[in-house]
Amino acid sequence: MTKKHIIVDPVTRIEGHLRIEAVLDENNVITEAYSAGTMFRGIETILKGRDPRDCGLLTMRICGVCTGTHYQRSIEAVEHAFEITIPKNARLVRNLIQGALYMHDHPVHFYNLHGLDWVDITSALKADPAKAAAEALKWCDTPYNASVGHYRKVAQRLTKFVKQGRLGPFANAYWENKSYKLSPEQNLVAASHYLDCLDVQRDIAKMHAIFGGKSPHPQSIVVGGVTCVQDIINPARVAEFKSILNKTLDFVKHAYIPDVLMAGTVYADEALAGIGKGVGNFLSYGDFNLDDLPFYESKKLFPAGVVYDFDISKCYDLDQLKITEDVTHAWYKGSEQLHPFKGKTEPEYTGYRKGEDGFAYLKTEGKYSWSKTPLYEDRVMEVGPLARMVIGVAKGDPLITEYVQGFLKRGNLPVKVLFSTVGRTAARAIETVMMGEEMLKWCDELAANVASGDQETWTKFDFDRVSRDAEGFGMAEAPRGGLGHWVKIKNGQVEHYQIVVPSTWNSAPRSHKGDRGPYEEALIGVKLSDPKQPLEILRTVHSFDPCIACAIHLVDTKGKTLAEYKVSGACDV
Ligand code: NFE
Ligand code: MG
Repeated sequence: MTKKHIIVDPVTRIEGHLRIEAVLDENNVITEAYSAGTMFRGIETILKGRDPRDCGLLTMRICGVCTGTHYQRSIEAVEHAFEITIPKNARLVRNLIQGALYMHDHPVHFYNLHGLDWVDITSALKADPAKAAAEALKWCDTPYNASVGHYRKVAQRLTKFVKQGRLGPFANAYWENKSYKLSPEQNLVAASHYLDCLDVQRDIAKMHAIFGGKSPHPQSIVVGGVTCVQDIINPARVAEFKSILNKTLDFVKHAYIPDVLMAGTVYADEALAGIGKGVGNFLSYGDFNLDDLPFYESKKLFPAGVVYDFDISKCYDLDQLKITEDVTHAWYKGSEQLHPFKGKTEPEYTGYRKGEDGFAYLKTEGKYSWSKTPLYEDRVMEVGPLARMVIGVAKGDPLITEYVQGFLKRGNLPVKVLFSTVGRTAARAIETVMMGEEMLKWCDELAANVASGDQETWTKFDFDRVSRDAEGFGMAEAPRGGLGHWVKIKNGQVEHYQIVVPSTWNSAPRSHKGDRGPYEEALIGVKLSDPKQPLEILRTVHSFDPCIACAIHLVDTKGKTLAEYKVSGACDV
């Protein structure tokens, strides 16, 4: 029996640096998989000794993708420590800024990052534009930008690209791989929306900046509320936000959702077989406060909860005290499982082993990633859109259940398809349309509240008094899943800061019990059509929308070089 050991490093079309190693059996089915964050950097440590009011601005530099999320979580952690409840206008504006991030991230992920795992651009060149227009009509009564003339132009544009040998964003993919299953016309429909999405995302960035001040890193959120007072009280700014949101929703409803249905139907066999289903434990911290109670008490658009072993008949309450981070297989000292209030970040890099073939391999018996292993009740957990939809359904949340069931009904699909790579990708699309619809209501709520005479945007507090000795956490949902910031404050300064990030949950290496992390488990049983083209590995891992820049945030405080290493080629078999 010949076993193949594949290295994919770096995984591209993600944020940050990720390496996947997989062992294949004689049928090219993955029997073992390892996920390693290969970059380390620093934020948590440099927060020590800082003014807690600055933490938001510093932590948002963790990432250029989910930016405002770290900003907001950090400010909420400090507000929790100081026992501050923000005014209604601030809550609505924060929901809108964070919602704009979802509206940006999810379509961009589907088309511009994950899309080429499903869509073969070279096949689109063979499409008949008239048939493509008919195909688009199968999935939506009023498809986005779908005339025969438009498809002809897109096909000509792509052909020109290819003839000039300037493939740009379409270079270096595994074109013509056997696991591309869409027809040439379906490929043209999706490729056309790939290009449309580039325009749509530019406008969404403007929407993000209306209340955020700028994008990707907003600047209008402060401990106690928000500073964008002039934008809140000006009805034209709220109307501008709503107008871009409506345009975005048009794209989401008439391109994104239909394309996910189209791809989901073509790949329905895989979804029904549970390919890529992962660990089956789901966690959501809950997010988008719908009333003006403190965040840990308020009703949420996405409810908090825990589901184990794919069992949606039970949903458990979330208890943040049950969260730990394990470093048994991560490049940090020791093998403890510590709650974030006690968490440590002491690097211990142990390097790679040299294989008989001369390649460097992860030392998977020991430490092999800069990502820690977050655990809930000692179990590895998946977080993100699929977790939010599964927990919503398991909890009987009427809105989430309606959106999930509505999507499944349109594709004539049973609920179990959600537990797969395809399902993870579909869950993200489902929550995007739901988010957009809710944001429209928040725009109206904000305008009505201001019109009623409430212009309050900030809650006053006595910093010297509240910052003497305090601790708090901000726990809510980033686009990629549950994000928590934990802070301890002494005499006006940060004494301790820990962040547990969505992509840390999902990209985790094995736990101290030997349980695989979510990416690792999702890869088990995935069959590669060609081991020299690990397209199916990319597709599975991309369905989580990795952000490894977020997942790893540590620095050696003395500035020493801890290790130097080279990243090997894109695929070494
Ligand atoms: Ni850097 Fe992030 C999100 C956070 S990490 S993108 O969403 O927090 O998973
Ligand atoms: Mg951390």
